[in-house]
Amino acid sequence: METLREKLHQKIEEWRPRTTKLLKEYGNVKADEITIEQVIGGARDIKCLITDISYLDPHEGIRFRNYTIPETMEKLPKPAGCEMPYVEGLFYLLLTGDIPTESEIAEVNAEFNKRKEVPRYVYDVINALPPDTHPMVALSTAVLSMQKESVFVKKYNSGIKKTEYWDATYEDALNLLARIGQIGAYIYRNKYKGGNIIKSDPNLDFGGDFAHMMGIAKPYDDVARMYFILHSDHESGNVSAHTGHLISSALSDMYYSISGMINGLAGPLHGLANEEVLRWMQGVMEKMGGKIPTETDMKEFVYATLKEGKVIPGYGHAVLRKTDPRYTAQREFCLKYLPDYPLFKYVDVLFKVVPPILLELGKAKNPWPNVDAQSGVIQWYYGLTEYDYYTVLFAIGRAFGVCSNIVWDRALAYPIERPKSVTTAMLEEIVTKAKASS
Ligand code: HAX
Repeated sequence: METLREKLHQKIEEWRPRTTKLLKEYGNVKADEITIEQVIGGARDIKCLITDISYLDPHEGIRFRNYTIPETMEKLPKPAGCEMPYVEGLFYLLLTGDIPTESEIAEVNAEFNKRKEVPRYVYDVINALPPDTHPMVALSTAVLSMQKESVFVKKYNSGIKKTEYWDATYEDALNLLARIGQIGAYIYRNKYKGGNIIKSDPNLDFGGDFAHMMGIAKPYDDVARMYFILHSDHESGNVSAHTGHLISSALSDMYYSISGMINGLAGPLHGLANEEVLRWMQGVMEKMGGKIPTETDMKEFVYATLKEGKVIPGYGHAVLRKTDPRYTAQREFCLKYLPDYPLFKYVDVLFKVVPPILLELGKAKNPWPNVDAQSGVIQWYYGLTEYDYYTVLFAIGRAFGVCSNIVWDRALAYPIERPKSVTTAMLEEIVTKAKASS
């Protein structure tokens, strides 16, 4: 049987000439032009990153290796009796571009099992943090604490060739991903369940084992699989993926990169929005005395938040210009499993009232819901009510995408990232010259 490493090696060898040719023969062909608005405005839409792992179309949403979310969910193999695919299968797809067979998935699972043991000191590091530490800090610190395990660092120091960087990086990716589910579950049980830790079960797949370690009964295993898959990758420009890529471009290893990626994800405009959505809805629920608000009631809450100069969490996107298909996938899950759940009704009313309000105000370029608008409700329904933990779930999923990207970054020898900055005076001079010549 061809192993994943061998297959990856073959794919990389086949791919490299494409990158080399573009660079050597067409390096001076223009890929984009940029405006002052883009320079000041967070580099929005500037085509200056490359990834083949996923692509985000503003109107269609994400494709993982060219598969839409419904196609990914349909084509990837699923554990017997389950509705959601193996996370291991998604990882295989992200790395290779191929839909894996059951036995190829079993190989990834076996690799994870082999590398699963979390060093004791990682738990000591988590335990040493103050009890009110945010779970994202615990996750980022725990991941960073494992940096001394990096295979890449050892091999780099021993003088491996550039073309071998990807292989050592792949080792780091497997080791890190094999442990991140246990670390995440440990943070949860340690903080919220009195330190009553549940050991990993090597007979389970990644999603099943995570649900088991969290101590949440079926069908939470399917929720975990769905959640990790939906959050895994969103091309390269979002804060978490870009941070991971940027750090690794300096040849900092996977532990530095993923810890940094987690820190980027922890902001309220990015991954923390799922926590913010729940906090916001709980606030509304309290004021409503638990009643489901009418559209008129909800509009008042939305306007009140906007009046305070705050954003409506879970709505808007820097790239998307329609409802996020990750939102839709979770909505479909809710419609099937929890259609009458009060919090879902809240989400439903919000879906009706927020887009017209944002459209009417005319500021937000995308008035539609993103992935974070829906995800907390499902967690809450299955008993995970500690919403400051939600972004950890996002981070575990995102680690699969960012690790895959970084393996390929090293395989294709993408260089250290170094965009150029200018001063305000330089931009003003550009404007003066442009005016003079028009
Ligand atoms: N509520 C109110 N105002 C909003 C808004 C929202 N949900 N979304 C955008 N706007 C406002 C912006 O704050 C901005 O106002 P100013 O000009 O006064 O600064 C204006 O509309 C234009 O913003 P934009 O160009 O449409 O959006 P950006 O690309 O700058 O930002 C964000 C995209 C996702 C950060 C933004 O839509 C937002 O803050 N949304 C709420 C937070 C959120 O849900 N974040 C998660 C996004 C998905 C994700 O990454 N998940 O991890």
